[in-house]
Amino acid sequence: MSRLVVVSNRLPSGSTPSGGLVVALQDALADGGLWVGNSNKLTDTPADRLTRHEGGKFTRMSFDLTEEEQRDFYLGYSNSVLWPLCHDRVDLMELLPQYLESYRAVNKRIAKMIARELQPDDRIWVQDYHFLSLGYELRQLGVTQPIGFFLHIPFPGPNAFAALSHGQEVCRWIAAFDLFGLQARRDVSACLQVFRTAKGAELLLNGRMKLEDQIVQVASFPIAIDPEEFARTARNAPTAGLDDAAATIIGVDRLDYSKGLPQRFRAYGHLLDAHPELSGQVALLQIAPPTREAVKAYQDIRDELEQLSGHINGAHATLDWTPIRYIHRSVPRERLAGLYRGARVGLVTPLADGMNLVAKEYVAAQDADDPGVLILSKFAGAAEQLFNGALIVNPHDIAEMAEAMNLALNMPLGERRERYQSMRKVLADKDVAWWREQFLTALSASWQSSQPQMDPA
Ligand code: ADQ
Repeated sequence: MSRLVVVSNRLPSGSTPSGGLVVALQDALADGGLWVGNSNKLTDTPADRLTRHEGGKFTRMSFDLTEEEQRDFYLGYSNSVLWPLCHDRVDLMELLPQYLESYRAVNKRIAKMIARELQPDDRIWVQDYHFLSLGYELRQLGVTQPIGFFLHIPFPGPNAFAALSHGQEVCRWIAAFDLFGLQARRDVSACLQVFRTAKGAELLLNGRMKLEDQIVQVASFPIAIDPEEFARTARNAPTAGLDDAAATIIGVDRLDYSKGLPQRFRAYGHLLDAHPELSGQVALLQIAPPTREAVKAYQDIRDELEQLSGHINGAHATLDWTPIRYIHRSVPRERLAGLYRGARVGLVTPLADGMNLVAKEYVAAQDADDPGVLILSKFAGAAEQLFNGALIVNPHDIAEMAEAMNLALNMPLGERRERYQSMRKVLADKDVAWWREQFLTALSASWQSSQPQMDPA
Protein backbone atom coordinates (compact mmCIF):
# COMPACT_ATOMS: atom_id res chain seq x y z
CA MET A 1 0.00 0.00 0.00
CA SER A 2 1.49 3.36 -0.94
CA ARG A 3 1.93 6.02 1.72
CA LEU A 4 -0.49 8.96 1.87
CA VAL A 5 1.00 12.42 2.31
CA VAL A 6 -1.56 15.09 3.27
CA VAL A 7 -0.80 18.81 3.12
CA SER A 8 -3.17 21.28 4.80
CA ASN A 9 -2.94 24.65 6.42
CA ARG A 10 -3.86 23.34 9.85
CA LEU A 11 -1.64 20.64 11.35
CA PRO A 12 -3.68 18.25 13.50
CA SER A 13 -2.72 17.96 17.15
CA GLY A 14 -1.09 14.77 18.38
CA SER A 15 -3.88 14.08 20.86
CA THR A 16 -7.41 12.75 20.19
CA PRO A 17 -8.52 13.90 16.73
CA SER A 18 -11.47 16.25 16.74
CA GLY A 19 -11.28 18.17 13.45
CA GLY A 20 -13.46 16.80 10.64
CA LEU A 21 -10.64 16.42 8.14
CA VAL A 22 -8.48 14.45 10.58
CA VAL A 23 -11.34 12.07 11.26
CA ALA A 24 -11.88 11.76 7.51
CA LEU A 25 -8.29 10.92 6.69
CA GLN A 26 -6.96 9.07 9.71
CA ASP A 27 -7.80 5.57 8.41
CA ALA A 28 -5.90 6.24 5.21
CA LEU A 29 -2.95 7.59 7.22
CA ALA A 30 -2.84 4.76 9.74
CA ASP A 31 -0.13 2.81 7.85
CA GLY A 32 2.69 5.27 8.37
CA GLY A 33 1.12 8.26 6.63
CA LEU A 34 2.53 11.78 6.77
CA TRP A 35 0.65 15.06 7.43
CA VAL A 36 2.33 18.37 6.68
CA GLY A 37 0.84 21.62 7.99
CA ASN A 38 1.45 25.08 9.41
CA SER A 39 3.10 25.17 12.85
CA ASN A 40 1.35 28.50 13.55
CA LYS A 41 4.66 29.82 14.83
CA LEU A 42 6.11 32.90 13.19
CA THR A 43 9.86 32.91 12.54
CA ASP A 44 12.33 35.61 11.50
CA THR A 45 13.78 33.81 8.49
CA PRO A 46 12.17 31.24 6.18
CA ALA A 47 13.29 27.72 7.14
CA ASP A 48 14.28 25.10 4.56
CA ARG A 49 13.40 22.00 6.59
CA LEU A 50 10.12 20.69 7.99
CA THR A 51 9.93 20.10 11.76
CA ARG A 52 8.92 16.62 12.92
CA HIS A 53 6.41 16.36 15.81
CA GLU A 54 6.08 13.45 18.18
CA GLY A 55 2.79 11.79 19.14
CA GLY A 56 -0.30 10.82 17.16
CA LYS A 57 -1.10 7.86 14.93
CA PHE A 58 0.77 9.17 11.90
CA THR A 59 3.85 11.27 11.26
CA ARG A 60 3.28 15.01 11.54
CA MET A 61 5.66 17.64 10.15
CA SER A 62 5.26 21.39 10.11
CA PHE A 63 6.53 24.47 8.35
CA ASP A 64 6.73 27.97 9.86
CA LEU A 65 5.85 31.25 8.21
CA THR A 66 7.65 34.53 8.68
CA GLU A 67 5.65 37.55 9.81
CA GLU A 68 5.77 38.91 6.28
CA GLU A 69 4.54 35.61 4.82
CA GLN A 70 1.71 35.49 7.35
CA ARG A 71 0.65 38.94 6.14
CA ASP A 72 1.13 38.49 2.39
CA PHE A 73 0.62 34.75 1.77
CA TYR A 74 -1.93 33.88 4.47
CA LEU A 75 -3.95 37.01 5.27
CA GLY A 76 -3.11 38.51 1.88
CA TYR A 77 -3.37 36.27 -1.18
CA SER A 78 -5.14 33.34 0.53
CA ASN A 79 -7.71 35.27 2.54
CA SER A 80 -7.96 38.64 0.82
CA VAL A 81 -7.79 37.44 -2.79
CA LEU A 82 -8.76 33.77 -3.15
CA TRP A 83 -11.35 33.60 -0.33
CA PRO A 84 -13.43 36.59 -1.53
CA LEU A 85 -12.95 35.52 -5.18
CA CYS A 86 -14.32 32.03 -4.47
CA HIS A 87 -17.21 33.40 -2.37
CA ASP A 88 -18.51 35.79 -5.00
CA ARG A 89 -17.12 38.90 -3.31
CA VAL A 90 -14.65 40.23 -5.85
CA ASP A 91 -15.46 43.68 -4.46
CA LEU A 92 -13.54 42.69 -1.31
CA MET A 93 -10.45 41.46 -3.17
CA GLU A 94 -7.17 43.23 -2.49
CA LEU A 95 -5.04 42.59 -5.53
CA LEU A 96 -1.57 43.59 -4.33
CA PRO A 97 1.47 42.33 -6.27
CA GLN A 98 3.33 41.39 -3.08
CA TYR A 99 0.49 39.03 -2.11
CA LEU A 100 0.83 36.98 -5.28
CA GLU A 101 4.64 36.99 -5.06
CA SER A 102 4.51 35.73 -1.51
CA TYR A 103 1.95 33.03 -2.41
CA ARG A 104 4.21 31.74 -5.18
CA ALA A 105 7.30 31.88 -2.95
CA VAL A 106 5.71 30.17 0.07
CA ASN A 107 4.30 27.35 -2.05
CA LYS A 108 7.68 26.94 -3.75
CA ARG A 109 9.49 26.75 -0.41
CA ILE A 110 6.99 24.25 1.04
CA ALA A 111 7.25 22.16 -2.15
CA LYS A 112 11.03 21.96 -1.74
CA MET A 113 10.72 20.88 1.89
CA ILE A 114 8.11 18.25 1.04
CA ALA A 115 9.99 16.91 -2.00
CA ARG A 116 12.91 16.10 0.29
CA GLU A 117 10.68 13.84 2.40
CA LEU A 118 8.95 11.97 -0.43
CA GLN A 119 9.24 8.24 -1.10
CA PRO A 120 8.88 6.80 -4.62
CA ASP A 121 5.38 5.36 -4.25
CA ASP A 122 3.81 8.13 -2.15
CA ARG A 123 0.43 9.66 -3.03
CA ILE A 124 0.08 13.35 -2.18
CA TRP A 125 -3.25 14.95 -1.25
CA VAL A 126 -3.18 18.74 -1.04
CA GLN A 127 -6.02 20.45 0.85
CA ASP A 128 -7.52 23.80 0.03
CA TYR A 129 -6.93 27.20 -1.44
CA HIS A 130 -3.72 28.07 0.41
CA PHE A 131 -1.83 25.57 -1.75
CA LEU A 132 -3.19 25.92 -5.27
CA SER A 133 0.30 26.25 -6.76
CA LEU A 134 1.89 23.48 -4.68
CA GLY A 135 1.33 20.75 -7.29
CA TYR A 136 2.87 22.93 -9.98
CA GLU A 137 5.92 23.64 -7.79
CA LEU A 138 6.32 19.93 -6.94
CA ARG A 139 6.22 19.07 -10.66
CA GLN A 140 8.90 21.72 -11.32
CA LEU A 141 11.09 19.82 -8.86
CA GLY A 142 10.59 16.59 -10.82
CA VAL A 143 8.01 14.96 -8.54
CA THR A 144 6.16 12.35 -10.62
CA GLN A 145 4.00 10.70 -7.93
CA PRO A 146 0.18 11.14 -7.97
CA ILE A 147 -0.82 14.58 -6.68
CA GLY A 148 -4.46 15.33 -5.90
CA PHE A 149 -6.06 18.53 -4.69
CA PHE A 150 -9.33 19.16 -2.89
CA LEU A 151 -10.89 22.63 -2.76
CA HIS A 152 -13.09 23.03 0.33
CA ILE A 153 -14.65 26.30 -0.88
CA PRO A 154 -16.64 27.09 -4.05
CA PHE A 155 -14.95 27.46 -7.43
CA PRO A 156 -15.59 30.92 -8.95
CA GLY A 157 -17.49 31.39 -12.19
CA PRO A 158 -15.75 32.83 -15.28
CA ASN A 159 -16.94 36.38 -14.56
CA ALA A 160 -15.42 36.52 -11.07
CA PHE A 161 -12.34 34.63 -12.25
CA ALA A 162 -11.74 37.31 -14.88
CA ALA A 163 -11.02 39.69 -11.99
CA LEU A 164 -7.71 37.89 -11.49
CA SER A 165 -5.19 39.42 -13.84
CA HIS A 166 -3.08 36.24 -13.65
CA GLY A 167 -5.87 33.75 -14.41
CA GLN A 168 -3.76 31.90 -16.97
CA GLU A 169 -1.18 31.15 -14.29
CA VAL A 170 -3.86 29.84 -11.92
CA CYS A 171 -5.12 27.49 -14.67
CA ARG A 172 -1.55 26.24 -15.09
CA TRP A 173 -1.39 25.53 -11.33
CA ILE A 174 -4.63 23.56 -11.52
CA ALA A 175 -3.51 21.56 -14.56
CA ALA A 176 -0.41 20.35 -12.70
CA PHE A 177 -2.53 18.14 -10.40
CA ASP A 178 -3.66 14.68 -11.48
CA LEU A 179 -7.02 15.21 -9.80
CA PHE A 180 -8.72 18.52 -8.93
CA GLY A 181 -11.53 17.71 -6.51
CA LEU A 182 -14.39 20.10 -5.82
CA GLN A 183 -17.34 20.01 -3.43
CA ALA A 184 -20.30 20.18 -5.78
CA ARG A 185 -21.35 19.69 -9.39
CA ARG A 186 -21.89 23.45 -9.75
CA ASP A 187 -18.16 23.91 -8.94
CA VAL A 188 -17.11 21.39 -11.59
CA SER A 189 -19.21 23.21 -14.12
CA ALA A 190 -17.69 26.60 -13.10
CA CYS A 191 -14.17 25.17 -13.30
CA LEU A 192 -14.72 23.78 -16.78
CA GLN A 193 -16.13 27.11 -17.93
CA VAL A 194 -13.12 28.95 -16.53
CA PHE A 195 -10.75 26.55 -18.22
CA ARG A 196 -12.44 27.20 -21.51
CA THR A 197 -11.21 30.79 -21.21
CA ALA A 198 -7.54 29.80 -20.71
CA LYS A 199 -5.23 30.19 -23.67
CA GLY A 200 -4.32 26.82 -25.21
CA ALA A 201 -6.65 24.85 -22.94
CA GLU A 202 -8.52 21.84 -24.30
CA LEU A 203 -11.56 20.24 -22.69
CA LEU A 204 -11.36 16.47 -23.10
CA LEU A 205 -14.07 13.92 -22.28
CA ASN A 206 -15.54 13.27 -18.79
CA GLY A 207 -14.21 16.30 -16.95
CA ARG A 208 -10.62 16.00 -18.13
CA MET A 209 -8.81 19.17 -19.17
CA LYS A 210 -5.50 19.67 -20.92
CA LEU A 211 -3.22 22.69 -20.71
CA GLU A 212 0.35 22.75 -22.05
CA ASP A 213 0.68 18.93 -21.99
CA GLN A 214 -0.67 18.60 -18.45
CA ILE A 215 -3.93 16.67 -18.09
CA VAL A 216 -6.06 17.08 -14.99
CA GLN A 217 -9.28 15.31 -14.03
CA VAL A 218 -11.91 17.59 -12.47
CA ALA A 219 -14.69 15.98 -10.41
CA SER A 220 -16.91 16.61 -7.39
CA PHE A 221 -16.56 14.84 -4.03
CA PRO A 222 -19.07 16.30 -1.55
CA ILE A 223 -17.32 16.26 1.82
CA ALA A 224 -19.17 14.48 4.59
CA ILE A 225 -19.26 13.54 8.26
CA ASP A 226 -19.51 10.31 10.24
CA PRO A 227 -23.25 10.55 11.00
CA GLU A 228 -23.34 7.60 13.41
CA GLU A 229 -20.56 9.00 15.52
CA PHE A 230 -22.13 12.47 15.54
CA ALA A 231 -25.56 11.09 16.44
CA ARG A 232 -23.99 9.21 19.38
CA THR A 233 -22.24 12.36 20.56
CA ALA A 234 -25.52 14.30 20.37
CA ARG A 235 -27.46 11.64 22.29
CA ASN A 236 -24.90 11.67 25.09
CA ALA A 237 -24.44 15.45 25.16
CA PRO A 238 -25.71 17.69 27.93
CA THR A 239 -28.60 19.85 26.79
CA ALA A 240 -28.82 21.89 29.98
CA GLY A 241 -28.62 25.61 29.42
CA LEU A 242 -31.31 25.80 26.76
CA ASP A 243 -34.34 27.85 27.57
CA ASP A 244 -37.15 25.28 27.45
CA ALA A 245 -39.87 27.92 27.33
CA ALA A 246 -38.93 28.99 23.81
CA ALA A 247 -38.35 26.92 20.66
CA THR A 248 -34.73 27.38 19.67
CA ILE A 249 -33.59 28.24 16.18
CA ILE A 250 -29.85 27.60 16.01
CA GLY A 251 -27.16 29.04 13.78
CA VAL A 252 -23.51 27.94 14.04
CA ASP A 253 -20.90 29.54 11.83
CA ARG A 254 -17.45 31.04 11.80
CA LEU A 255 -17.99 34.79 11.75
CA ASP A 256 -17.46 35.24 8.02
CA TYR A 257 -19.11 37.50 5.44
CA SER A 258 -19.86 34.45 3.28
CA LYS A 259 -22.19 32.98 5.91
CA GLY A 260 -25.05 35.45 5.36
CA LEU A 261 -25.41 36.37 9.04
CA PRO A 262 -26.80 39.92 8.63
CA GLN A 263 -29.46 38.63 6.23
CA ARG A 264 -30.30 35.86 8.72
CA PHE A 265 -30.68 38.33 11.61
CA ARG A 266 -32.84 40.58 9.47
CA ALA A 267 -35.04 37.63 8.49
CA TYR A 268 -35.46 36.72 12.14
CA GLY A 269 -36.40 40.32 12.93
CA HIS A 270 -38.90 40.17 10.06
CA LEU A 271 -40.37 36.96 11.51
CA LEU A 272 -40.92 38.65 14.87
CA ASP A 273 -42.49 41.69 13.20
CA ALA A 274 -44.80 39.57 11.03
CA HIS A 275 -45.78 37.10 13.77
CA PRO A 276 -46.29 38.88 17.09
CA GLU A 277 -47.76 35.63 18.47
CA LEU A 278 -44.19 34.28 18.52
CA SER A 279 -43.15 36.79 21.19
CA GLY A 280 -41.62 34.80 24.05
CA GLN A 281 -42.14 31.53 22.11
CA VAL A 282 -38.98 31.45 20.01
CA ALA A 283 -35.30 32.27 20.45
CA LEU A 284 -32.44 32.51 17.97
CA LEU A 285 -29.18 31.11 19.31
CA GLN A 286 -26.34 32.22 17.06
CA ILE A 287 -22.86 30.90 17.80
CA ALA A 288 -20.25 32.68 15.71
CA PRO A 289 -16.65 32.93 16.91
CA PRO A 290 -14.63 35.62 15.13
CA THR A 291 -11.92 34.52 12.67
CA ARG A 292 -9.23 36.35 10.63
CA GLU A 293 -9.74 39.50 12.66
CA ALA A 294 -6.67 41.09 11.11
CA VAL A 295 -8.64 41.43 7.84
CA LYS A 296 -10.83 44.53 7.75
CA ALA A 297 -13.85 42.87 6.11
CA TYR A 298 -14.06 40.60 9.17
CA GLN A 299 -14.03 43.52 11.60
CA ASP A 300 -16.80 45.16 9.59
CA ILE A 301 -19.09 42.12 9.68
CA ARG A 302 -18.58 41.80 13.42
CA ASP A 303 -19.63 45.41 14.01
CA GLU A 304 -22.65 45.04 11.73
CA LEU A 305 -23.90 41.95 13.56
CA GLU A 306 -23.51 43.48 16.99
CA GLN A 307 -25.58 46.44 15.84
CA LEU A 308 -28.25 44.27 14.26
CA SER A 309 -28.68 41.91 17.21
CA GLY A 310 -28.78 44.88 19.60
CA HIS A 311 -31.41 46.51 17.42
CA ILE A 312 -33.63 43.40 17.22
CA ASN A 313 -33.31 42.67 20.93
CA GLY A 314 -34.02 46.31 21.72
CA ALA A 315 -37.18 46.29 19.60
CA HIS A 316 -38.61 42.94 20.76
CA ALA A 317 -37.19 41.84 24.13
CA THR A 318 -39.38 41.70 27.21
CA LEU A 319 -38.34 41.48 30.86
CA ASP A 320 -38.16 37.68 30.70
CA TRP A 321 -37.35 37.04 27.03
CA THR A 322 -34.28 37.73 24.88
CA PRO A 323 -35.06 37.11 21.19
CA ILE A 324 -31.44 36.67 20.00
CA ARG A 325 -28.63 35.10 21.96
CA TYR A 326 -25.49 35.87 20.04
CA ILE A 327 -22.41 34.07 21.31
CA HIS A 328 -19.04 35.16 20.13
CA ARG A 329 -17.10 32.11 21.22
CA SER A 330 -16.33 28.69 19.83
CA VAL A 331 -18.27 25.89 21.53
CA PRO A 332 -16.83 22.41 22.17
CA ARG A 333 -18.07 19.75 19.76
CA GLU A 334 -19.99 17.70 22.36
CA ARG A 335 -21.84 20.78 23.59
CA LEU A 336 -22.58 21.83 20.04
CA ALA A 337 -24.05 18.40 19.23
CA GLY A 338 -26.40 18.71 22.23
CA LEU A 339 -27.44 22.22 21.21
CA TYR A 340 -28.26 21.04 17.67
CA ARG A 341 -30.37 18.23 19.08
CA GLY A 342 -32.27 20.56 21.39
CA ALA A 343 -33.02 23.09 18.61
CA ARG A 344 -36.32 22.93 16.68
CA VAL A 345 -34.79 24.60 13.64
CA GLY A 346 -31.29 24.58 12.15
CA LEU A 347 -30.61 27.75 10.22
CA VAL A 348 -27.84 27.38 7.62
CA THR A 349 -28.12 30.28 5.22
CA PRO A 350 -24.74 31.16 3.65
CA LEU A 351 -24.52 33.42 0.59
CA ALA A 352 -21.81 31.09 -0.71
CA ASP A 353 -20.37 27.94 0.86
CA GLY A 354 -18.33 25.00 -0.40
CA MET A 355 -20.38 22.38 1.44
CA ASN A 356 -21.32 23.45 5.00
CA LEU A 357 -20.85 20.66 7.48
CA VAL A 358 -23.03 22.34 10.10
CA ALA A 359 -26.05 21.40 7.94
CA LYS A 360 -25.02 17.73 7.99
CA GLU A 361 -24.17 17.78 11.70
CA TYR A 362 -27.53 19.36 12.55
CA VAL A 363 -29.39 16.56 10.72
CA ALA A 364 -27.23 13.80 12.24
CA ALA A 365 -27.83 15.17 15.74
CA GLN A 366 -31.64 15.02 15.56
CA ASP A 367 -33.86 12.67 17.53
CA ALA A 368 -35.42 10.38 14.86
CA ASP A 369 -38.74 10.32 16.77
CA ASP A 370 -39.04 14.08 17.05
CA PRO A 371 -36.62 15.71 14.61
CA GLY A 372 -36.07 19.40 14.01
CA VAL A 373 -36.20 21.10 10.60
CA LEU A 374 -33.20 22.21 8.53
CA ILE A 375 -33.46 25.51 6.65
CA LEU A 376 -30.74 25.52 4.04
CA SER A 377 -29.49 28.12 1.59
CA LYS A 378 -29.49 27.11 -2.05
CA PHE A 379 -25.93 28.45 -2.21
CA ALA A 380 -24.49 25.87 0.20
CA GLY A 381 -22.91 22.90 -1.58
CA ALA A 382 -24.95 20.71 0.80
CA ALA A 383 -28.15 21.81 -0.98
CA GLU A 384 -27.23 19.56 -3.95
CA GLN A 385 -27.56 16.59 -1.59
CA LEU A 386 -30.17 17.65 0.98
CA PHE A 387 -32.71 19.40 -1.28
CA ASN A 388 -35.36 16.73 -0.61
CA GLY A 389 -35.43 17.09 3.15
CA ALA A 390 -34.40 20.66 3.92
CA LEU A 391 -36.45 23.81 3.38
CA ILE A 392 -34.33 25.38 0.66
CA VAL A 393 -34.20 29.19 0.79
CA ASN A 394 -32.69 32.13 -1.05
CA PRO A 395 -30.64 33.91 1.65
CA HIS A 396 -31.04 37.26 -0.13
CA ASP A 397 -34.82 37.09 0.24
CA ILE A 398 -35.53 38.18 3.83
CA ALA A 399 -39.31 37.62 3.71
CA GLU A 400 -38.93 34.15 2.22
CA MET A 401 -36.47 33.15 4.95
CA ALA A 402 -38.80 34.49 7.66
CA GLU A 403 -41.68 32.45 6.23
CA ALA A 404 -39.47 29.34 6.08
CA MET A 405 -38.77 29.80 9.81
CA ASN A 406 -42.48 30.10 10.53
CA LEU A 407 -43.20 27.01 8.43
CA ALA A 408 -40.46 25.05 10.21
CA LEU A 409 -41.71 26.06 13.67
CA ASN A 410 -45.21 24.86 12.77
CA MET A 411 -44.35 21.76 10.73
CA PRO A 412 -46.33 18.64 11.72
CA LEU A 413 -44.40 15.70 13.13
CA GLY A 414 -45.11 13.40 10.15
CA GLU A 415 -43.57 15.80 7.65
CA ARG A 416 -40.60 16.49 9.94
CA ARG A 417 -39.89 12.75 10.19
CA GLU A 418 -40.18 12.24 6.44
CA ARG A 419 -37.81 15.07 5.66
CA TYR A 420 -35.36 13.92 8.33
CA GLN A 421 -35.35 10.30 7.06
CA SER A 422 -34.57 11.39 3.52
CA MET A 423 -31.60 13.49 4.66
CA ARG A 424 -30.37 10.90 7.13
CA LYS A 425 -30.22 8.36 4.29
CA VAL A 426 -28.01 10.65 2.21
CA LEU A 427 -25.68 11.12 5.19
CA ALA A 428 -25.46 7.36 5.76
CA ASP A 429 -24.91 6.49 2.08
CA LYS A 430 -22.32 9.19 1.49
CA ASP A 431 -20.35 9.42 4.71
CA VAL A 432 -16.83 10.56 5.27
CA ALA A 433 -15.26 7.15 4.50
CA TRP A 434 -17.12 7.17 1.18
CA TRP A 435 -15.74 10.67 0.45
CA ARG A 436 -12.15 9.67 1.17
CA GLU A 437 -12.32 6.44 -0.85
CA GLN A 438 -13.98 8.11 -3.84
CA PHE A 439 -11.24 10.71 -3.96
CA LEU A 440 -8.31 8.32 -3.50
CA THR A 441 -9.67 5.86 -6.07
CA ALA A 442 -10.15 8.66 -8.59
CA LEU A 443 -6.64 9.94 -7.87
CA SER A 444 -5.08 6.55 -8.65
CA ALA A 445 -7.18 6.21 -11.78
CA SER A 446 -6.32 9.63 -13.19
CA TRP A 447 -2.63 9.23 -12.38
CA GLN A 448 -2.55 5.77 -14.02
CA SER A 449 -4.21 7.09 -17.15
CA SER A 450 -1.56 9.78 -17.53
CA GLN A 451 1.35 7.31 -17.32
CA PRO A 452 3.07 6.33 -20.58
CA GLN A 453 1.42 3.10 -21.80
CA MET A 454 3.64 0.01 -22.10
CA ASP A 455 3.56 -1.52 -25.56
CA PRO A 456 2.04 -5.02 -25.09
CA ALA A 457 4.20 -6.36 -27.96
P1 ADQ B 1 -16.09 26.32 7.27
O1 ADQ B 1 -16.29 27.57 6.51
O2 ADQ B 1 -15.39 26.45 8.55
O3 ADQ B 1 -15.34 25.21 6.39
P2 ADQ B 1 -18.39 24.46 7.97
O4 ADQ B 1 -18.35 23.34 7.00
O5 ADQ B 1 -19.77 24.92 8.25
O6 ADQ B 1 -17.60 25.72 7.48
O7 ADQ B 1 -17.76 24.09 9.38
C1 ADQ B 1 -16.68 23.25 9.54
C2 ADQ B 1 -16.64 22.72 10.99
O8 ADQ B 1 -16.45 23.77 11.94
C3 ADQ B 1 -17.92 21.99 11.41
O9 ADQ B 1 -17.54 20.74 11.93
C4 ADQ B 1 -18.54 22.85 12.48
O10 ADQ B 1 -19.16 22.13 13.52
C5 ADQ B 1 -17.37 23.63 13.02
N1 ADQ B 1 -17.85 24.95 13.45
C6 ADQ B 1 -18.36 25.91 12.66
N2 ADQ B 1 -18.73 26.97 13.42
C7 ADQ B 1 -18.46 26.65 14.69
C8 ADQ B 1 -18.63 27.31 15.95
N3 ADQ B 1 -19.19 28.50 15.98
N4 ADQ B 1 -18.22 26.69 17.09
C9 ADQ B 1 -17.68 25.46 17.02
N5 ADQ B 1 -17.51 24.79 15.88
C10 ADQ B 1 -17.88 25.36 14.73
C11 ADQ B 1 -14.85 25.09 5.04
C12 ADQ B 1 -15.83 25.50 3.94
C13 ADQ B 1 -17.13 24.69 4.04
C14 ADQ B 1 -16.81 23.19 4.04
C15 ADQ B 1 -15.74 22.87 5.06
C16 ADQ B 1 -15.28 21.42 4.94
O11 ADQ B 1 -16.09 26.89 3.98
O12 ADQ B 1 -17.99 25.00 2.97
O13 ADQ B 1 -17.99 22.46 4.35
O14 ADQ B 1 -14.60 23.68 4.88
O15 ADQ B 1 -14.86 21.12 3.65
